[in-house]
Amino acid sequence: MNKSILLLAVPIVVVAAPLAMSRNSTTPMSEVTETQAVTPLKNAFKGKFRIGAAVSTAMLQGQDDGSTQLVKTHFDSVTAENAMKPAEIQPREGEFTFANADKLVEIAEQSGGSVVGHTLVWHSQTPGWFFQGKDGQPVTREVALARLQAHIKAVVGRYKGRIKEWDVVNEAINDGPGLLRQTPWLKAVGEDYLAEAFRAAHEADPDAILVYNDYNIELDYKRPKALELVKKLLDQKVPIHAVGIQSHWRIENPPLAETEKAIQEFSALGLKVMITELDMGVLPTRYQGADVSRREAMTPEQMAVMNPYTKGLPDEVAVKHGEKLKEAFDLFLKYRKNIGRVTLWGVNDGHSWLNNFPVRGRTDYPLLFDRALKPKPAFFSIQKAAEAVGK
Ligand code: 9MR
Repeated sequence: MNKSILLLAVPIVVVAAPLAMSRNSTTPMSEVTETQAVTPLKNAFKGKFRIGAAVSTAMLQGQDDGSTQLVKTHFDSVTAENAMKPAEIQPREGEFTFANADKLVEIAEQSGGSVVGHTLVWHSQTPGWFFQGKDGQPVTREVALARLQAHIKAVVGRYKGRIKEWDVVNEAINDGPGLLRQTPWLKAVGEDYLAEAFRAAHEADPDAILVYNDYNIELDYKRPKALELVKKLLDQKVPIHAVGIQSHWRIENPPLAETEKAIQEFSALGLKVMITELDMGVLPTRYQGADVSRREAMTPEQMAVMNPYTKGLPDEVAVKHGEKLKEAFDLFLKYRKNIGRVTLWGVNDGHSWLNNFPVRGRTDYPLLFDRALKPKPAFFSIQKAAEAVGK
C-alpha cells in the first residue's frame, strides 16, 4: 500500500501542507510553512450537507483500494460513476448485473455513508434493446414504457430503503432550441417519459428522494428551460424532490453568480438542490458543458497548447484551483439549508473523466486528491471553508 494512504487512514495526522515543498510558489510564507491536519472531510461538513464522491468501477472491483480508502475516510455520500447506468446494470433484457452496485452499497454502509443511485433514465449508456423488437424494428410506445417501468422497478426495488436518493432522469434538456433533447426515450415513449420515470421510481420506493440531474442548468441559457421542465412536472404532481446541478466547471469561469440564481430559483419551487458531479478542470477548453458525444481532435501543435501540465501542476495553478473551489463551497455553504449534498466527480485526478474530455489523452487536475492520492490545496481550502461556518 502507498505510504500516503496509510497516513490518511489514521484519523488525525498532521502533515506539511503540499505547498511547503514548493520553491516557486506565489503563496505567502505564512501559508507555506503552515501545517494542516488531514482530518476526515466529512466531519467538517457534518450538519451542513453531505459531501460525496463518484466511485469508479475499478474501485468497486478492488483495483484501486487507495482511492476506496479515501472515500471511506472523507466522504459520506457515494455515487457510482458508471456501474449503475442502464448498460451496466441491465445489458440485456431481464439480465441484471448488480455485483458492482452491491459493492457500492456495502462500501457506504461500512463507512456510515449513503448511496446515490445514478442513473435510471439517460440517452447515453443505455442499450438499444430497450427500444427495439427482435425484428430490429422500433417497439411501440407501450412496450418501451413497460421496459422503462420494469427497469426502474427492478433496480430501485432491489435497493429499497438502502439507496435513499436516485438521479432518476439525466440530461433530458436540449442545449439547442426546444425544451427536450431528442433522445431514444423521447422518440419511443413521448414527452411523458420523464413523468412516468419519476412515478415508477416513487412507486418502487416511496421514501426515496428523486432527482432530475443535468449539466449547465445553472447557466442563463439553460436555467429557464430547467425551471420550465420542473414546474411542469410539479404541476402534474409528479414526485420530484430535487434538482441536480452537475457543475462540471473550469477554474477560468466557475459560473457562481448564475449558480446562486439557480439555487434560489429551484429552492423557491420547494425543491432541494444537489451539486451532483462537481469538478474544476484546469486545462484550456473551447467547450463548456458535459455532452458526452462531444469530442475534439487536436493536431500535435494544438495539443502542446491545450495540454500544458503533463509534467505536473504548477503551484500557482494548484493554489488558484483551491481558491476557485473555495469560492464555490462558500456559495454552497451560504445556501446549506437548500443544498442536500455536494458530490465531487471522482476521487483522484488520475481517474477523472476530464483527462479524456472533450479532448482525449490530456492531463487534468480537477479533484481534491492528486495522482499519488495526496490531498491538494483544494482539499484544505474547502475543509477550512466548512469549518469556518456554524451549523
Ligand atoms: O465519468 C463518466 C465517464 O467515466 C463515462 O465514460 C461517461 C460515459 O458517458 O460518463 C461519465 O459520467 C457522466 C455522468 O454519468 C453524467 N453527466 C456527465 C458525466 C461526465 O461525462
